[in-house]
Amino acid sequence: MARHLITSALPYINGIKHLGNMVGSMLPADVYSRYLRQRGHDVLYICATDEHGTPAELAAKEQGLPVDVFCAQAHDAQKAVYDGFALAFDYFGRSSSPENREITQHFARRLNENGFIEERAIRQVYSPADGRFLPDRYVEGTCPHCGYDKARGDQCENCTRVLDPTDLINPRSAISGSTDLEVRETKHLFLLQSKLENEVREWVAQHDKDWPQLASSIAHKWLTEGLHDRAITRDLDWGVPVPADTWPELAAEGKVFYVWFDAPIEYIGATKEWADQDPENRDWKSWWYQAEDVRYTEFMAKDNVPFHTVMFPATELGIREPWKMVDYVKAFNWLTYYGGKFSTSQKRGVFTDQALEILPADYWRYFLIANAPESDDSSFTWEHFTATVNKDLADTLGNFVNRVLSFSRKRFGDAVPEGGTPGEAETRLGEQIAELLAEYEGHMETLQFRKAAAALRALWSAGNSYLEEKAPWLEIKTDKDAAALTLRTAMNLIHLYAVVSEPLIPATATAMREAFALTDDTAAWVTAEEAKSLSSVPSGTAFTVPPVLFAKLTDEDLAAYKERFGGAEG
Ligand code: B3M
Ligand code: ZN
Repeated sequence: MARHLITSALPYINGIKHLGNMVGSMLPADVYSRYLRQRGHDVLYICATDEHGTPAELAAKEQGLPVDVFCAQAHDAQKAVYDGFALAFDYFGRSSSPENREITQHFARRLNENGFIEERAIRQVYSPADGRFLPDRYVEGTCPHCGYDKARGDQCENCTRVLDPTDLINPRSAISGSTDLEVRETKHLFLLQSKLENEVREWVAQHDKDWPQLASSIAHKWLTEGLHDRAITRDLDWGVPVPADTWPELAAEGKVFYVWFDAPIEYIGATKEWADQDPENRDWKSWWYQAEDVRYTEFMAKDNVPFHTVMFPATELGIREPWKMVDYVKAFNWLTYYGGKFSTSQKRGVFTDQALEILPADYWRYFLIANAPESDDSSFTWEHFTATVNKDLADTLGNFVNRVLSFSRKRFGDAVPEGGTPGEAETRLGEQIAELLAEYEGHMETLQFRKAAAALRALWSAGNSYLEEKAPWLEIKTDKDAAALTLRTAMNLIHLYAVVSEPLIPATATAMREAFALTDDTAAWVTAEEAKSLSSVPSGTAFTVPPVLFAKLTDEDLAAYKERFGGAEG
């Protein structure tokens, strides 16, 4: 069986992320990892904070903290939120780690030995008003390709094209807004991507066939434009230093690698951090080096796709060492807030820490996965969120669980009732459940998260339909055994839901599972046979009624959320 290596785009250290970031990288990666683990696969899910670069320097400055102190605090703050979201990383590292420094420097040396790095004098934007060279993303201006007027010097967010600051029309400093910009000469390392273009093209052609259309179309768009040589160093204090053994002059000048050079390498770096923290000294390298048995899946939002499908592959190809390259790129469109952008500066939208202040993680996890922006952008609105919570979580799942268990306890006591023989309705139900379960599994295997959530919801609905059809509250009046059979079957459904809902709603899944005092409840998944027979929870099993699983959200809640976060634009 293949081992599964899973990474999600590394959240930038600067600031708590909003729900759009969560649904486009970490959350689906977590759902997929959990699913594969439950199915018995060997999974390694790695993520980290992306800590280098100017935004970190500037944010630290703003808070009056040394940048390393700022990053340590910000890392812990992000990690706490991700714990709150129940993201089950195998390791959540830091790109500023010694491990990443070591591997990044190694990669740079290898690229150099192989003739893919060249030192070049370049003219760079200097801002006298800011007293510093302006790194790419701190030069803003109009995109020469699409005319978007807030394009950054590294990339146009609107058309996703990668840019150089000097490409921009009407450039200005993003720090001070100054348009008094000079160009000064300074030496930098260039990665000769043009020499690797054909290899990257071939590699993409061999791999993108089963990628989602979004990922492969962005890769192709980028390849069509051609791979240009890129500066991979910067004049910054904070970053992986250029190794002095190879480039003494640049090292003496204090040059560091560009954040996008070391960030993807941190996927590997964090894996080494994971091993270094572990007393058993796990063999981290087997996941990355000559790892033919590993299937590697990356999760990211669409703006990160060029770096993962073209640029990082170029780096990895140029190293001429057998490091693992990505097999499957799961890319996401944007989650919008009432059709507009989530905006940190304008405080529009919902941030992950605020989300957890309002409601437990499972509410968000389910909603976000059920509405993941896969084939298109999708819009977050409070109306849609509260309606989904009420309908799917509170009514279809939560109410079913409570109704069944409360009613059974009232009529039969604290154990799963005995009596009755499964008949035609139970056979039909079992077949339906097995079919829906297969559908759910199929969507999970192919990483179609919205469809997976829809199949899960259909599983929950099937329980409701069965209960309505059998109406145990009527059966009990004429035929106690019939009511017992219905309730026992429904309780088996609850247990099945507990097992298979875990990837999406882990805390609720645990609460449902713990309702039953099964002696040896180690079931990681449900087979088709078990789904058909619905008998893993035998009569006589003691149970408790869990507290309400999902609170119904009221009109007052809705109004309060809209008030706090800002609702529709117009
Ligand atoms: N830190 C995401 C971003 O800030 C970026 C991802 C790096 S993945 C190696 O857009
Ligand atoms: Zn553009």
